[in-house]
Amino acid sequence: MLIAKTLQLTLAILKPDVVKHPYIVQEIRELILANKFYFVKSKLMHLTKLQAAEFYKEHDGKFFQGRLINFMTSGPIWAHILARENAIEEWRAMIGPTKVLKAFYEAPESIRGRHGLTDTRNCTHGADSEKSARREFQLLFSDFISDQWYEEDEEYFRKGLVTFDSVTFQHMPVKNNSKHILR
Ligand code: FUP
Repeated sequence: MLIAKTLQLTLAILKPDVVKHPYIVQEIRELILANKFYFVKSKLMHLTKLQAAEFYKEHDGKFFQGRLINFMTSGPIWAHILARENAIEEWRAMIGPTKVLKAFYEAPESIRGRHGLTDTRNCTHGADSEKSARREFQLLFSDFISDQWYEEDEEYFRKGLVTFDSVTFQHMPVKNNSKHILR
């Protein structure tokens, strides 16, 4: 019998360059669903400069820092907490390389390969480790407690006992045994 492994959570962002093109948002969301991710949390938000600077703190002082912060605060973003087996690596593989030319030539089918404009305006973000993901959840979804999610909800997601709400763009665990809806 195949036993599904524990799901991993990751933080995904659709950046302002993508959010201003609804058809690209739709394409990326469909790709995420087709790759068997669950949307645990979804939020449309507009980062402040302080939030963006804190989010990209590791890039303090780099030549592109000002440009990056201006871009990330130039319009709304979609922030998502995604769940899947091996979610961090799988989502980063879908995103593709940071540098747009590398993405274009080496991973033309990746999101950045298809839609990236520059090294800064590169469509999407994906946490690079579990530690970064937890830090990023706290910054963008301060009410989300991942330990609690693992305790109370992970099993429902792992077993596919979820329903999908296309308005909030979130999967919800179905805890009432009489009505399990499988995606
Ligand atoms: P990634 O994890 O692929 O997003 O890459 P990094 O953490 O190295 O970079 C974070 C963000 O900084 C990138 F998404 C875009 C921005 N950046 C630039 O604007 N120019 C660069 O040369 C490198 C990164």
